[in-house]
Amino acid sequence: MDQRHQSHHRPQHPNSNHHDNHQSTFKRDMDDSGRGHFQHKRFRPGQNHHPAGPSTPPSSPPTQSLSIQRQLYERDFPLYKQPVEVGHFSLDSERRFFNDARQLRYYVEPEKSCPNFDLRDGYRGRFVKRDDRVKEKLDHILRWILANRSKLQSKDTAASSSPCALGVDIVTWRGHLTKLLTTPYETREGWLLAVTRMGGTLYISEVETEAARRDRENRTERHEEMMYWGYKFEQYTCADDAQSLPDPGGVVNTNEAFCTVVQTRLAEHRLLFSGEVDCRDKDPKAPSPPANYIEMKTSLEISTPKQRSNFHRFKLLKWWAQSFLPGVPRIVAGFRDHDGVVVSVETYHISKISQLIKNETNCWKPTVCMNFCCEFLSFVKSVVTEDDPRVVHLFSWDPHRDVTYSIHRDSQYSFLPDWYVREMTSSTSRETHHHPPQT
Ligand code: 0WD
Ligand code: CA
Repeated sequence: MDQRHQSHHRPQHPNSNHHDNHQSTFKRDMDDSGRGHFQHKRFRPGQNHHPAGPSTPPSSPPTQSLSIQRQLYERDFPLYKQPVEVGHFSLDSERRFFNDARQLRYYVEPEKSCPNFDLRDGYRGRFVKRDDRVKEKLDHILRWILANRSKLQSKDTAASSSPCALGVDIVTWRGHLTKLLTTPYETREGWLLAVTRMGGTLYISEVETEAARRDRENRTERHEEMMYWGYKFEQYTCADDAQSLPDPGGVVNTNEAFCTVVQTRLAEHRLLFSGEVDCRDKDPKAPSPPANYIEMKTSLEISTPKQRSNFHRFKLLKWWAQSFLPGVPRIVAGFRDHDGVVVSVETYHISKISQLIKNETNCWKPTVCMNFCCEFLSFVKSVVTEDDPRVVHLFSWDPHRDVTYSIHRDSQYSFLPDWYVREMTSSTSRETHHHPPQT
């Protein structure tokens, strides 16, 4: 079931934006090897992309920045294949990795439409918060890949002569892709994405921006508490197994997580990514994952037309992007008052969100989100051609700017751990060259 709406339509004026090149901070070439001087060329959405396989040197130097102007991305919806779950994993209360579904929970519909859940309950005494100063980068996904390589390779690379050992072009977190999808509409928060090519696959891992670090270190007590409310709502509505009931008297521990790993394709980009899943439909006859998964959200209750409009224009964009990517079909939203009491619960079907926002002026468009993400990935492929786990291309974006990048070798930005590089390189060479194991 491909969502196939591909077009060959070109944007009308791909370079019609003549604003200045605001790259000064990222213009410096940080490549210690002395390669890669910046050209003042823009990557044009819709133009032919350089094939970026390791054996194909680009015929011309890659362009140095990517425009985020929305009108460049207003074409037909790109091909986005139905995401397929290829695996899952769990993180326990101490953030330990398990290659199984032990943390998957089951949705239990609230008894009343106005449930009066008190989201503040337990914040003081029954809350264990994950240490968000610890940056895990892609580690959990990499662990999953090592434990499940046979599943990935048997599908694709075993038969084909693909130079790419994993059979995918991109490995990342779903959350990073969500940020890319929403970039054309984002006016507040920029991002930094570190990219490394190894074995033909591009690994994309977020780097915390200075602004995000400041925000994290300076959160108010009120904000800290409100971050807890979303997890508490999950506790009111999710049970540990299909037969039991939620336990609102228990401890909320945000180290615990269940993550799905999905494979899909966006135009020519084969993607493998993981995302945290809140719970599943408890009906045993429910469809197979990810179609039985449910995303839980909380939001301030809507009482004015202005609030409704803002909810459609800003919050539904983020909600849609996050769930659309892994093929999670439903969101259950708890609307709360200022005191953290849930006053109503509503279900949103992802496939109906674009209808819901149709009458909103100045609203976002799914096609712009997907086309931008696709062009960004093409841009990355054309730029990151050196296959080396020690090299990071740091892609940087600030609101109202173009996307730019800098190059770093053996730096603080390197993120593929030795245990992963070692394991992947030893077995890749074995498989590529068909060497029998040495005795
Ligand atoms: O270290 C890092 N910089 C990151 C780690 C950044 C982003 C994610 N992660 C990891 C964590 O291991 C986490 O288990 O991401 C996992 C979730 O990944 P995702 O699904 O790709 O992230 P996203 O879609 O942004 O968030 C999904 C849920 C959130 O729910 P809501 O309803 O608020 O969207 O994952 C939680 C949060 O509950 N979450 C996180 N959990 C741990 N670490 C993080 C985070 N950094 N960000 C969101
Ligand atoms: Ca959630």
